[in-house]
Amino acid sequence: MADFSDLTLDVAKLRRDFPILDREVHGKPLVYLDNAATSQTPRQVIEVFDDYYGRYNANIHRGLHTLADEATAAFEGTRETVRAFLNAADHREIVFTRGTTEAINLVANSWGRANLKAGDEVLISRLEHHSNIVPWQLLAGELGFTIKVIPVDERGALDLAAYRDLFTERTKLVAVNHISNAFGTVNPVAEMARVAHEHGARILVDGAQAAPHQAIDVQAIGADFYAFSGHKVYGPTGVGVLYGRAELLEAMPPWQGGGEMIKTVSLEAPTTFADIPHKFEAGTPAIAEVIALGRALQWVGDIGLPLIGAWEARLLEHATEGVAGIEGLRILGTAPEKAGVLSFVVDGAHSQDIGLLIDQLGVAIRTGHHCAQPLLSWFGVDATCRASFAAYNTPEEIDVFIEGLDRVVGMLR
Ligand code: C6P
Repeated sequence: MADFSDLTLDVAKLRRDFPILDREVHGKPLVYLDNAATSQTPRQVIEVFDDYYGRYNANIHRGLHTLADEATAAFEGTRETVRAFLNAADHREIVFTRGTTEAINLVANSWGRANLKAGDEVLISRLEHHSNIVPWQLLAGELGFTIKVIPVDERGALDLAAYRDLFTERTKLVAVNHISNAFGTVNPVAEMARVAHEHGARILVDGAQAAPHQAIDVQAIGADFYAFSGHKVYGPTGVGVLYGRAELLEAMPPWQGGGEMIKTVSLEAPTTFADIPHKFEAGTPAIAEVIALGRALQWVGDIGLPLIGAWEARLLEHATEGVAGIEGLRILGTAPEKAGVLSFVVDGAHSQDIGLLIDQLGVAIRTGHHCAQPLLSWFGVDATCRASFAAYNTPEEIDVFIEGLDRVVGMLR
């Protein structure tokens, strides 16, 4: 049993922030272990919606009235909160998007269209989520560049020697996740950025699974672009962030046109565009969601990501030890650097059936391909069960999960 005693996380107190954790599912207390899909939301974040719609709902940047001023100040204040969260050099480097997926599509359609051409090469890894594969495939289909794949070893760790060998003078971009959603592998993105820059390439880091689990420093990583989603870091859905280095964003063309992103519009002369980041934020944004994201990042900051990460690592250790006793269970993803994700298959039991039956015991896990089909098919499976951990999970919940899994697997065989 993993020892949690040296960690100062007051998990009982922290759990009181999450009303949803009190609910029952099929008459059993909810054990929520699907945090990599979406994390639960503390009441401090939920309250932002009440406060915003109850007191200062207004469109931002446009009005001169008090409500518009208050909404604009809260929205733009969040940009500074996100800047600090990522340790970006400048708040103008923070672009609000609908999520990680939209952030990557923004880079593909703006930076990609301006900088990639036939004969160029983009490196992605076999660990990628579909969000960091399909935008590049769509663009490659149009522009004719080549996508090359960084291989993984049998543990699901990236092969760094192979990564270095993939570079040629035609390599323009590396697009890689910081932490794999399907296996939990933590990638050495700072080292990967160094190698990319040595070859004159840019690097985009998909941080969807990293932002909730470890402190992010985009400058220390050397990321040119970094993306994450609000709903995986205790915030709401519908909002995410693209960090881009100012000089890159400044040189990039807009990708969506509309209000908010212009300086002047004329029917007789070319339209001129707003400065960054507004050039990339066409139309009315998800105002309440952005403000709520800021509150979520404050909540995370109050606890501290190093402590959250350490707690989750202990939960992972506890769960990994626990499932070892289940006959025929095979863990996929055993890289030495791993975050709080436990992905597994069980001989003679379909992942889907395990997921459905364990839900009857109140335990929520995810089953399927986790939007990482190239990775799973490389490992010869089309689905796994995935338990993923958050700050509010407890060792006792892991025990319920393991006992339940044991029972369910027994029923299915
Ligand atoms: N992964 C999971 O269960 P969006 O949907 O835009 O918020 O995030 C997309 C995304 C991009 N990259 C990585 C590494 C991700 O894990 C995800 C979302 C969820 O694993 C839903 S498929």
